[in-house]
Amino acid sequence: MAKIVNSWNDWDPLKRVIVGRCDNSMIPPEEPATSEKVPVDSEMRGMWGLRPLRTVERGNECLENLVKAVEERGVVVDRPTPLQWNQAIGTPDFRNDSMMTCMPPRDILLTVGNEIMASANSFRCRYFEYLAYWPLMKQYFDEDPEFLWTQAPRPRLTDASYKHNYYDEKITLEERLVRTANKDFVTTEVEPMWDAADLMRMGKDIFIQHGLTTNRTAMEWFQRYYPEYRIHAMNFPGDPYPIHIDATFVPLRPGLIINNPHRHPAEGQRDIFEANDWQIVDAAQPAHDEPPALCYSSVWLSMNCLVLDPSTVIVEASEVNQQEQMDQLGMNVIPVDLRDAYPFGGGLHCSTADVYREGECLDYFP
Ligand code: ABU
Repeated sequence: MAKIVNSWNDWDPLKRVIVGRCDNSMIPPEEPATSEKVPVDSEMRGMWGLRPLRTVERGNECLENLVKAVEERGVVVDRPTPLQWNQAIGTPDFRNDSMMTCMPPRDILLTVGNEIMASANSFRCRYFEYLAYWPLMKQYFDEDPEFLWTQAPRPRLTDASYKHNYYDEKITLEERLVRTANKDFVTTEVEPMWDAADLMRMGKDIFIQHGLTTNRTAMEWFQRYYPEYRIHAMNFPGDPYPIHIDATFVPLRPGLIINNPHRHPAEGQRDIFEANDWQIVDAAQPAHDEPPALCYSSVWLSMNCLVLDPSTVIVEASEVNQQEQMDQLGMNVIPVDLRDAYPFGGGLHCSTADVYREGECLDYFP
């Protein structure tokens, strides 16, 4: 039996990866934690229902572009099994009128070494999204005797998990930034809640963004679950909608990180990198002024790249500034047309989840 699951960071040579699917995707109905993440001027505000079929087909075409690009470089690609996401769901603690999608996998699956853990998301509409990946988890479990198939503690997501009246349509950008600076987010601390895309794995160290989707209790849970790792909280005070670290602070190889120029780490949080001679460079400006239609994410998906190995990176095809910068940083750049998949939850890194990267658990911050 072969070793199928192994990944300790986002830059070791990629050999096997999960790529999401857009099928049956929904714009979910409003619920306690979602309004906070939709910019006030977004066309998405107040919308919900099935995503238009032509956008689903186009999103899937983009994901196929990514599949082709990585397969041509010898990477094995696995795909989730979409559910009928328009079904209403319920638990003893809540009801929701629909689910969302199986994009992006990066929010749901966290790979640490030989373990893949399904997350504890704060959106009710994402509560059952992990089911799309369960056929793959079973396959890895059957084929890899060392694979650890894990589900994080399921949050209850009762009303106690959220600050009610946290969001007010009249809130200004400045007020949002004050909240970010004060680490005042919509989730409470009654239970661990986290999106896997808020975690950045770097061998013995795991950096976790504290924001609208991941709370401090999650960090405490991780530190107890992984006592042999160092868990670090990260805050980015310049971000009025702080979710997911992978359009903010993105490692390309040991010693090099690109950082969103509007979202620098909070006081003291660069120290560990600087003390170990890591270079943190501001990412290039996005090529677009606006995200594509029906997209929740920011234009900074420009830096949401997929590193194939320490000298090769996939960058979205229209993001010419980011491509140029990567080239100047010594990376071989592979452009892939993926922009029309952004509305389904993210860019190249978001659209994937690591299964196997060659390499071992190293201490980059001794
Ligand atoms: N899923 C990453 C989104 C981050 C951003 O909108 O900037």
